Amino acid sequence: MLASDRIAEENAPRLPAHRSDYQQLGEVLARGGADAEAVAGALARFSVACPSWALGTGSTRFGRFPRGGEPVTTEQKIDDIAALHALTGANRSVSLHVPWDDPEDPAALREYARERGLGFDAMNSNTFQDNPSTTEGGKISYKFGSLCHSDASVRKAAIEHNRYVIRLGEKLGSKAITIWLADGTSYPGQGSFRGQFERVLDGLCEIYRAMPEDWRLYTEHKPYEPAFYSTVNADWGSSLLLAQGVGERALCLVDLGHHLPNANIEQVVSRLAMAGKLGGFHFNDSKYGDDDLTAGSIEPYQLFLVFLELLDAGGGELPRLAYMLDQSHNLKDPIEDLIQATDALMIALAQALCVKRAELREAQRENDPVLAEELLHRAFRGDVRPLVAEARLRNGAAIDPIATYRAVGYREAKLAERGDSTVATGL
Ligand code: RM4
Ligand code: MN
Ligand code: MN
Repeated sequence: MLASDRIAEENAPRLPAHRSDYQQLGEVLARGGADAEAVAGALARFSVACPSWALGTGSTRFGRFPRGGEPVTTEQKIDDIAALHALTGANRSVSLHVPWDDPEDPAALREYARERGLGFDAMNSNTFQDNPSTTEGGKISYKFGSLCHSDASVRKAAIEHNRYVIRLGEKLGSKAITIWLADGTSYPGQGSFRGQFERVLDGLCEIYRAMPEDWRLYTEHKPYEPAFYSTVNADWGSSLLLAQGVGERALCLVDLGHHLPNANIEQVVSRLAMAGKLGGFHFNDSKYGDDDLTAGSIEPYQLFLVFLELLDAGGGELPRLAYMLDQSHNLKDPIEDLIQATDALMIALAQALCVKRAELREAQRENDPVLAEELLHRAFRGDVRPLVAEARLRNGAAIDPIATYRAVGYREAKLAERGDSTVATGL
């Protein structure tokens, strides 16, 4: 584990500069009517879950280049998330993907995580790959879909897998299941849009009935991949229809990479929130498709606008949704990528919190697009990093998490401990 005194030791020489930057920024913000203390407080409460498949090197269709020292057991993954959280102070929970992680003793795993200050967020089921334990040694296959399948025995296996994931999640203290389906078709005529949708809706209803009363079910849409002609839950409209058809505790989950090019994602967020059906987020960034790049690395302005809509949905506060990072780390050390992403989310949230929302409303009423945009730019173009560092400091985390991660030699230690040829489960 990354000791807190080791982090404090790294923070010590950075403290004087940080204090002065934070104070100066506080004065600048105060002149504009914003309260640095309030923003830092809100940032210190922010948390985004880390999925258990994020600690290994991701692959592309063309290859995978593991760097060694990757976690193999679920406990080792939790160790890495604990190290991440120690540095950022903002990754308080783990999201398991079953069967990539399928603990034999969930009660012991829950305790293991608790001892490291972590809880379990939404569970993720996987019916986009064949799973030997529910697909009876290859007799049942998800090649042509899972809940949408024309064969009832395949649908039954997929429902059973989701029930299994819910039962596992109950033992871990999770309160939700996220269902992303690869279901769809790759060729026109291959399946019926309507028939597939109705079967998915029926399947989700059955899974919903298997959930405890305090659980939520999230439907995650995605336009294409691996289905290349049609995907059953392709867009926010389909996701909304599914969530509305399933029940009150079925909500939509927005993955930032799951939209067709140029989609106005912040407007999607607003619409779903307006319908009372916004349930969660998967953060990442993309240039072309579901690239799963570091959050905020390509479209930071979009990320800021998304957070602004979230604050709108929460009446000025961040609504309590299932926030999770969903990235693929092909080139970077996964932990460094996760640190950068968490930092980017906190920066975007800080900027959004600095927007004078009452003045923005007034500019909108007055039909003054220039002033409205100026109000956004004033917040977006300011350097809010001292606020984020202050939030980390208040959580006992690192002023500069990347530099601290490198200085403590975490990866080197894991390479020595786990070896240079370990490969984590995932894609
Ligand atoms: C999908 C989607 C899901 C994730 C899988 C691995 O594209 O984003 O959320 O669980 O990838
Ligand atoms: Mn996702
Ligand atoms: Mn994705």
